[in-house]
Amino acid sequence: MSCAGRLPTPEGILFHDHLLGSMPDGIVFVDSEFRIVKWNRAMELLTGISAEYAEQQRWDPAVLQLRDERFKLISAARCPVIRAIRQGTKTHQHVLVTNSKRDKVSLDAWVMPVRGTDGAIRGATLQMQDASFRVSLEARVQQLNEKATRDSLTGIANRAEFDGAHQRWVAGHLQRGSAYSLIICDLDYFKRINDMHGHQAGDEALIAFATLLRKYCHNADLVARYGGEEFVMLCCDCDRIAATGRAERIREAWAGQSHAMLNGRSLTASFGVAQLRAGDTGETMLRRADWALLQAKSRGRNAVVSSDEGMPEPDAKDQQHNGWLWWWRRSRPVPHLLQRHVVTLVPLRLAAEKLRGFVIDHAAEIREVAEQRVVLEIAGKNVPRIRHSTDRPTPFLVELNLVEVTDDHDRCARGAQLRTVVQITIRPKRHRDRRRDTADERARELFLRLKSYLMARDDS
Ligand code: GH3
Ligand code: MG
Ligand code: MG
Repeated sequence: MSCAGRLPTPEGILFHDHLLGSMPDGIVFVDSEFRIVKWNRAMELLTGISAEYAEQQRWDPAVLQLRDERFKLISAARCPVIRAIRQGTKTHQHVLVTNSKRDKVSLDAWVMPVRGTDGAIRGATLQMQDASFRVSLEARVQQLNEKATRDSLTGIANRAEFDGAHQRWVAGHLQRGSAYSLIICDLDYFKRINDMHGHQAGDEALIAFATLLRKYCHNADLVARYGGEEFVMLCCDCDRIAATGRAERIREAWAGQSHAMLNGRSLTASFGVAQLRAGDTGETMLRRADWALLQAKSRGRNAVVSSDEGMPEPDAKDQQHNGWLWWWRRSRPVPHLLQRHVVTLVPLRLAAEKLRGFVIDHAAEIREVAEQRVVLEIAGKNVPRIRHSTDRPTPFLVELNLVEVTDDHDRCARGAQLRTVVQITIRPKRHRDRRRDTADERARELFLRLKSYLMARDDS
């Protein structure tokens, strides 16, 4: 005898009711006439609708105010219970209902058609499971993911996301043999903006720049905040010419944008562009773009430079020994901040004596000394500081080339006056400090001091 044919015993009904009553999931039975024949306790708790009321109703998604994930009411035509009874479809879907406290409850709903032994549909079961925990867990994972990959100020990708994408894309484009370019951008004189208009205005300017970059970012590309006021754009399947053109359009648009938080003034940015080459790594490509950016800065800013414009090529030995550092080494010394000729009306021996006073008073370290050449290193704390500057003090290298001279007519005269012409070159010790806002001013101040110790005047 088959189980299906057996009439339920009072004991069977008791077990059945006990199970349905104690289940944590909401259970609804709907017959083929769409009458609700069972509405268990958990269903009452989930929806706030009593079994007494529900079991007198015909099934209608409106009874439950059943909504989809976008909180749109589910119509009878889209209702999984009605479809199960009419078409025999099984469904698992995420739905939302509003409970008696008017809170939105997130539920996983399983709907199964129920067939008799003859195969005819006799109704459907609906099983509802509270999904709030899973949904909040998913939202949390999503939030954590956003935190790990997004820059919190501008909402664009952060440095970590950029690093990962860049490494992958370098490998991918090299493999496919397709063009790939990188644009690095740095806002000009940004420190002054903070100093003049406040950090909040500075933040708003960073957000505005990120928004502009997004506008110029194609679908497959990535725009990221590299750090501080530096941004990068990764341009897939894009060569140097196209990337340079894009950077030029961004430069122009940015320079033409006026900012309310800066009392209507506009800002500029400098750009470096590099295209992927055979044998590149993410790092070598980035270094080339950074080199181009430095060129853009040294050409007066508000400019776009492509790394193929005159960047020195590594020779085999350099590459072998220094890896990607080759051009840092080759491009040494760091470009100077100031180079001037002065003349002091004393012979070389006395000029050297005067220089000694400067060395002692500024605790300078003598890095190199040759017959007519001296290189001094001066620690940042011993270089004059500009008021209100928040920069960490930049150490400087001061190079002096001294030449003793007499004028021809002096030479003929008795007691001809010997003079010393001194070429003074001041550069920051480190390459990156070249871009510091106050470096120029402090180098000038240092020069004036040196000139006064040497009792020199500008050599015309
Ligand atoms: P340059 O034209 O040579 O690039 O000059 P700069 O002043 O832009 O360059 P520098 O590197 O000296 O200064 C960058 C400044 O950017 C220093 C820092 O105060 C500012 N900055 C970095 N991150 C933020 C930020 O999140 N918010 C704001 N408001 N300022 C920032
Ligand atoms: Mg910068
Ligand atoms: Mg800057």
